Amino acid sequence: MNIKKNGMILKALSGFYYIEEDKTKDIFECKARGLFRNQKTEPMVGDVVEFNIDDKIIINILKRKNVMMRPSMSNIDNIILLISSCEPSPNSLIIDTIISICEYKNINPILIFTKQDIVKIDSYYQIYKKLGYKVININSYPYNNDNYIKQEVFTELSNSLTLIMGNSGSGKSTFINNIFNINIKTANISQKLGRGKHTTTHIELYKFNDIYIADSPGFSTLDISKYINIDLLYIQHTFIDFNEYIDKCKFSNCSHIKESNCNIIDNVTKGNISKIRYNNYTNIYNTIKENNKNTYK
Ligand SMILES: Nc1nc2c(ncn2[C@@H]2O[C@H](COP(=O)(O)OP(=O)(O)OP(=O)(O)O)[C@@H](O)[C@H]2O)c(=O)[nH]1
Ligand SMILES: [Mg+2]
Ligand SMILES: [Zn+2]
Repeated sequence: MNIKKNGMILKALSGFYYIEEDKTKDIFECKARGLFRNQKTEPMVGDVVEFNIDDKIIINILKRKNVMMRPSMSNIDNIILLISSCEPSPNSLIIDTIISICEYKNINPILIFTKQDIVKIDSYYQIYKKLGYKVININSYPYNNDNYIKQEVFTELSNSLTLIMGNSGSGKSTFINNIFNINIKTANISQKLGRGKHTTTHIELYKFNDIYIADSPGFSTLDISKYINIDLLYIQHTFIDFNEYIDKCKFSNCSHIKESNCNIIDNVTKGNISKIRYNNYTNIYNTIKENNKNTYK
């Protein structure tokens, strides 16, 4: 007899999937049915799946709310982006790329600024706070049992699934360890940082009461363009600060790059839209345009 159960994939490693069964919360180690390969899909962390508990095979993947390819994960409610003030230094293109992806995939972005104890940088905090995004500063290190931050994070993440992203060395594993009292391997202080050193090598979901949180390998700043895959004409709508100006451009199909009488460009000049944000918009726009060219060539 084959009993079917439902559960969520917490970890995927070397062809094995570790599934938390919905009711008992027991963990089952399963393999995927060959069929998925024919369908050009495979199970990923975050998937809710049906599996047979006797032969330990995943037989069905339930409809996904959203999918990220880098890192490979589905059904994401929040992305926490960690931005360190040094080693590696902050980069606003990374912030805007991840926020665009979140807006596109219906994910709540949360920005956490780490290493503020070493170098204090406030400018990015202010830009994104003004836009209405959730922003948190980590001001002391080691984390001094900061209950205020813990409370904020717990409230924000309650009953949801969160992916942690950020440059290698930005402090993702450190953040999870300190906030959730877990013990994930982090880079040694003496190791050289900021060069794409990956201490975390695979994606894994951790559970803390009703919070699921995934640590993931970091990326290097140079790699960020590979993360974005959004329709060219849709990118403008992922910049929420463009919203109130967007329908007053002369051309209804304005890309806000170099058209005349562009109301977005006018409002960048007037200081109503941040120049940094606008430059990142054009950067992302041109990157996707370039990627599309290469795809259709
Ligand atoms: N001073 C200070 N050091 C920090 C802070 N956060 C992290 N670190 C240190 O930065 C180094 C890198 O931290 P990790 O948590 O391993 O970084 P990561 O983002 O998980 O890196 P990858 O797994 O390689 O992607 C470690 O030596 C941490 O102790 C902070 O807020 N302040
Ligand atoms: Mg790590
Ligand atoms: Zn325009």
